[in-house]
Amino acid sequence: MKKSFIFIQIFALISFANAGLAAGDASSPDVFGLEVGNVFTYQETDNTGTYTGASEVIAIDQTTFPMTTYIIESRENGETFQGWFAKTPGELRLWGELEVATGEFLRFSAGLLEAWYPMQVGDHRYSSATAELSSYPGILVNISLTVDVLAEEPVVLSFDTLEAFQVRYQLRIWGYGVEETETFYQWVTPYLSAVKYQDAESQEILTSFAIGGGTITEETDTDGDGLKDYQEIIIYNTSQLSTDTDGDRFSDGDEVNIHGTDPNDPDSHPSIAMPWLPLLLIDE
Ligand SMILES: [Ca+2]
Ligand SMILES: [Ca+2]
Ligand SMILES: [Ca+2]
Repeated sequence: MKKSFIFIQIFALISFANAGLAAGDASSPDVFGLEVGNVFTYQETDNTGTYTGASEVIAIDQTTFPMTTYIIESRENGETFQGWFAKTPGELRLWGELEVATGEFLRFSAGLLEAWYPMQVGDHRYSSATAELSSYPGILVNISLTVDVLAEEPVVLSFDTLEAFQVRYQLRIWGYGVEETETFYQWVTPYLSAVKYQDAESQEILTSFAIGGGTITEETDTDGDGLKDYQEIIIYNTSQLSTDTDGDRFSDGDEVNIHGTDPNDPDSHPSIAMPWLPLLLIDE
């Protein structure tokens, strides 16, 4: 069994599979709001150079497994991998099958926990399954994923700097003469999910995205108030569909970018200059 080969392919998919998790209903951010058409592109750097890759939610699959799964395809360096992901309340699991090479599948007996929300520093999760490689039918190995949330810190992306949770993944495959453990890291932010990935050999940084079925990108400002949709959703908790979320007559963009007042608090706004007021007070 080409165990190291399997590892490499699993990493290639897992690395940004989570980035496919994006909110469909932007008014209530849901990190598990998978939608067909969500695309995340990233830049990968390793000791051989810099490459671009992409992960895309390509289909909803309701027939392969006894549950609804979302097929996420990752394209990197001319290769394509697919994985099936299932949502259960509060969490998301890599489920059932993982295409580790063209026509070669790793089949899990259960889903491996990939992500959950809300996430907090100090969280620790473990999941395991048995797995069979399609070219070696009947031979089962054990596979487990241990996940720890280590810290929360800013991550510099190509289009912004976002607060993200640093998450450590320890993937172990053992049995049938195999015993291997690999460690890698992701930086996860709600709504966009994995914005950075790092292992011993490479690093990937999110460079662009199209979510909500492709309607929201890193550039869109639907309500035209000067704040990007993703900034309103992730950073400011304001509505990307209303120019003045708190109704105090100052736009969200003006409150944040110019005045530094709270766009969610109608009592927080710039003081209004009223040069005519003294005229009213003059008692003729
Ligand atoms: Ca806006
Ligand atoms: Ca306002
Ligand atoms: Ca306000």
